[in-house]
Amino acid sequence: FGRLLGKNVLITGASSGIGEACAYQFAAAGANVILTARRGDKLASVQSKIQESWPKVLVHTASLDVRSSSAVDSLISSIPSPLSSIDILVNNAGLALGVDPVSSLTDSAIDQMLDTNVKGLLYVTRAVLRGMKQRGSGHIIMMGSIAGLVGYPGGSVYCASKGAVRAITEALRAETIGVPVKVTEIKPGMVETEFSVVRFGGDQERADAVYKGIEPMTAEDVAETVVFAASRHPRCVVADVVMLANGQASATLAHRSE
Ligand code: NDP
Ligand code: 8X3
Repeated sequence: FGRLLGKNVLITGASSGIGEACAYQFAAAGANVILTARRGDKLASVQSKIQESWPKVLVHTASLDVRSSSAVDSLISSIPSPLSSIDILVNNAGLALGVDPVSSLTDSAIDQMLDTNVKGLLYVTRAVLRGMKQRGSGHIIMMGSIAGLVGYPGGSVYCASKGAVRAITEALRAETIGVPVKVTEIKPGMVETEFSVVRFGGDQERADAVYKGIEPMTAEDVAETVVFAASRHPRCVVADVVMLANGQASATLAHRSE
């Protein structure tokens, strides 16, 4: 992955799961990383691990809630040189909350999913694009989901948010062909991270049940694909990738052993 050496990569949601795994794999490939999420203590431990294993890599961490457009703008404008020119953005921060049917959705669940997964992703993309346009290059990688391809019971808002990520990806790619900025969407299926624990409000038993009888993908599996997409030749764009657990056919169909 020599192409990633010395590149500056901004990852949202780098405090756990797929974002954290991306941080290690980009660092291993010699890229500098700017790591953001709300939990600063978790980011500090990711930073220490990177500094221990890849001491030459530059790491900048910043607590950031992507739901605040002003916080996003000030973070992007305060990244210290030489990390301030972002070559690759991994728009990964996101979450699902509950599996409530539409009739019992709470305002706060609707707002938090849409504000994080859709509006937050737009705020970060907009802020980073300014520099990419000035420099005439860049790569934006969106963490979509197979949930964006088809709605399932209890997934209305989450599926809508990932459907929006798909639409934003397509529009952005069409808008930035002249820069040119590369735009990639990765749509994973079942990945075991903190995702289900967060979805079920900390209920570990319900979270574990999601992965019962099937081997889910790991965060590292998805990070490998992110790094693969990010490290292609400048003439080539990995535009769209669907990743499934082996034994899974869609968000609602998986083969499970007894
Ligand atoms: P995790 O829960 O492990 O990670 C989610 C990350 O998002 C955390 O780092 C969290 O950090 C961050 N985050 C959540 N809300 C905010 C916010 N308001 N501002 C900033 N950061 C935020 O789950 P995953 O790694 O699985 O999820 C990463 C992405 O992958 C999400 O977009 C998810 O929708 C997507 N995805 C996940 C799949 C799965 O099965 N796991 C499948 C398909 C897609 P913090 O809490 O510190 O803010
Ligand atoms: C997460 C995958 O199938 O739980 O994006 O919606 S699913």
